[in-house]
Amino acid sequence: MQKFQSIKGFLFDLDGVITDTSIYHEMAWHQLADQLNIPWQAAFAEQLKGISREASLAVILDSTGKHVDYSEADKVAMATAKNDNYLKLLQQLTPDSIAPGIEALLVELKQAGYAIGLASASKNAPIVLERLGLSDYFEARVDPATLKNGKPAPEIFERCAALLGLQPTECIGVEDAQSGIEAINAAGAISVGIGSKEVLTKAQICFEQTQALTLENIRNAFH
Ligand code: B16
Ligand code: MG
Repeated sequence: MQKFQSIKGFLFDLDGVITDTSIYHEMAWHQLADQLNIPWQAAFAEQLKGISREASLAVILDSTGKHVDYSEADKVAMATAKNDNYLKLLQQLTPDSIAPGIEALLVELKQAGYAIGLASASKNAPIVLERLGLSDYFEARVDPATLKNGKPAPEIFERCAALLGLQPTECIGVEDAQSGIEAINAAGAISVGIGSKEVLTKAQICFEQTQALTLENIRNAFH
């Protein structure tokens, strides 16, 4: 692991790190699965974290084992229906929905002179940041529509570091999803997981809760 002193920037995932919208993603997909008469599986919750809307739909459709050849138009309609469900749920978001400790961390990072970027797979990220009142903290944001490969590929974290003018090895990535941790590791950045160590087995550093995400705790976790 590189030294903490070599770190110049932080690359943040959004859903499940900055705010608990991963719950809303799950609810919106669950609603769609019910509409399609596809049985909901508890394992979907973790599997769908961090992966794109299209990849998420493929996981749900493939779970039936029927391998029906849905037309592109059908798939677009399904993904749109899920997003409509999700956008309705997002109306509940306010600055009170910021995960505990996250705004304090962003303030701390800014004051200490770290670069801050957003590496979210979500095309709804601008709406979410706006509703939370956090847009101004992020000096760079990756547009997920421009990526060839989603998480677990390293591209989103490589791009985010580049937008900040940094090498991935000079950055810490913060993620709640297994796919995201793999992407950070593959990019060569330091991976900080938020969630259970049993789930985020590949995270180099892991905190159960966002409250623990302080600069001091992160520094102390380096070895
Ligand atoms: P959207 P993150 C990801 O955001 C979510 O974890 C994942 O569940 C979702 O499918 C993906 O964004 C795409 O979201 O449908 O809003 O474009 O965790 O990378 O911030
Ligand atoms: Mg996430």
